[in-house]
Amino acid sequence: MAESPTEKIKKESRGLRGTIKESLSDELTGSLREDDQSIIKFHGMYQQDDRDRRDERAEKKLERLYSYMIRLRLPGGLLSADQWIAIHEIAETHSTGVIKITTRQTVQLHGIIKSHIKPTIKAFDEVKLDSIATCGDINRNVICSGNPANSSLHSAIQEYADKISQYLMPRTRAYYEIWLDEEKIADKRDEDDPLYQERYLPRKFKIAIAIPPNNDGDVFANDVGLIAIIEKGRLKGFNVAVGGGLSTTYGNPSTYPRLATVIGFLDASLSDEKILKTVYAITSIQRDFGNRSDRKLARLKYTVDNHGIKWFKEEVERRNGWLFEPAKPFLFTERGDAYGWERDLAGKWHYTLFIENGRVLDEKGLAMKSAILEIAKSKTANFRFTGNQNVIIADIDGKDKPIVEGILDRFGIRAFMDTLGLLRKNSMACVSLPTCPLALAEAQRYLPGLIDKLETLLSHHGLEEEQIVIRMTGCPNGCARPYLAEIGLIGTAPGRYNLHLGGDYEGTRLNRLFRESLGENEIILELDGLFRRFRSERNPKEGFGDFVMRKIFV
Ligand code: SRM
Ligand code: SF4
Repeated sequence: MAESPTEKIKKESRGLRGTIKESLSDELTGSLREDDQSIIKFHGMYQQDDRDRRDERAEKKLERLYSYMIRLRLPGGLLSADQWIAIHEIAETHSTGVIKITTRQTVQLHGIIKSHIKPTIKAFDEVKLDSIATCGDINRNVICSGNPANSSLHSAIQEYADKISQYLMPRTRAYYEIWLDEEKIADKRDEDDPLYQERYLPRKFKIAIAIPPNNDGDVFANDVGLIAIIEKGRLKGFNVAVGGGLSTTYGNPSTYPRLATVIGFLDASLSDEKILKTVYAITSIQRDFGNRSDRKLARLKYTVDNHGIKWFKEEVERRNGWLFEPAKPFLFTERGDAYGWERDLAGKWHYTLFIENGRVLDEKGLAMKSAILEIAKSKTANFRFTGNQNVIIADIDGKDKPIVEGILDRFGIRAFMDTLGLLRKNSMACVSLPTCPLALAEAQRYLPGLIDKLETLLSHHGLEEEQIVIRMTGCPNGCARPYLAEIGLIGTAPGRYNLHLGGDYEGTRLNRLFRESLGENEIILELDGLFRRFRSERNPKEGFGDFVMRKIFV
């Protein structure tokens, strides 16, 4: 089969430069040239348009209202107070103002017009932030369990996210040349990229690190999952899992969600060498064997299944020159965030805030964005994002805790946290409309209202104290990982969703399609019946997802 057109664009991009500079200087359009729209993804940005305003613009014979989304590279989701302040100011000056926390522990800003891209990137650079390789066919933002109180080894393990991100960065200086006006280097030998070469990877590539017992980043949804193994308070190493990925395409039965398979254990007690070499080897296998013709079948999960897991493991070992040890036992018991105050073993305090669908803004009488800014300005905390689109106000000294608490109370944040139901606290929705070009149905703008109704239903059945994970996406790409939810709602058309059920609370089992293309009334009716049965037929301590799997599917 012929290579996909994207392969040619990458190959001819002159190290991801394309004609981006020329595109930027064309003042007649808010858009970029077509090929450049693909190349900018490797620089962490997407060309989008406001879909709410398409018809109005078309009627006036105006081009679409183009703008750009920029996504930061933030391994492990860690941010200093100064960096938060900078993001806040950049969002106010250059974007819609909403600071959007993603399901992969980073921040996106939307609505940046073409002439503001460079100033935005420059402002990020001033506080040592960049957006390199957060999109495109390359290794993306490396994520790591967010909660520092989870383990005394949290920061040591989180450092791996940084190291892996650095190790798998592209060599091209294009980002610095185009966005930061770095002088062009005459001798391009420095740019030789033995890993990515000219064509980069066949498709996006994602790595996550989990620290059991918490699986807050859904480690098995990643191309590579590293599960930290801690013995007697020391980091022994990592179990390595490969071939996770969630997306499906309607009408294409060859596509499917897949959980990563654990292939073995690597010792990290003496050095990080084995870990870094192994992720490099896995990336290079995907580079060499991934499908470059059909982008729908190009993720690592298909490479793994096409060649078989045994072949894959042996190929990693062959490239590494050593064998994996047998995988070590581990147990996930949690996936949610520990809301409110927590103290870690070193005595630092952390406050986890619920941010509905990751959108930090001041609205409906709650000035969340202003409150976080004020905390940042007090310079008493760092900020950590979780894989559940939330923020941890982190690393606070005991003496500073009253300062943070005072700000939280002055803005009514703790009172707000007390009003939240458990279903909402376990919910996530993807961005979807109006910016996502692939959206078929609403997600982040619709789920909050649906949860109001479902929480009423749960109370009616006396189930308001149940922890049930609910997730919604506007299409089957799975950006809020709905295939791992106990209740997954996946958009099929405006106002209609496939209802998936039967995932487990810990995120170790995929759910299954229960009913297709339901409207709101049908969703509520189906769940009403299931909640009633759950209430009367469940086993002691059985979760909703486990109940549905046992009673309906098995
Ligand atoms: Fe995603 C494409 C948003 C996490 C699977 N995703 C998109 C795009 C860029 C649409 C596009 O291609 O033009 C969306 C931008 C919307 C917007 O307006 O901002 C988008 N994805 C998101 C975010 C922002 C959702 C959120 O609300 O938090 C998440 C950003 C994560 C990050 O910081 O990097 C996001 N996307 C995910 C995840 C979850 C994860 O990685 O843990 C998945 C499923 C896991 C996986 O990769 O299998 C996911 N996004 C996709 C796919 C399907 C990929 C595939 O294998 O086919 C697409 C479409 C594509 O790549 O062609 C996609
Ligand atoms: Fe867009 Fe679909 Fe991802 Fe939602 S799941 S952000 S609609 S691509």
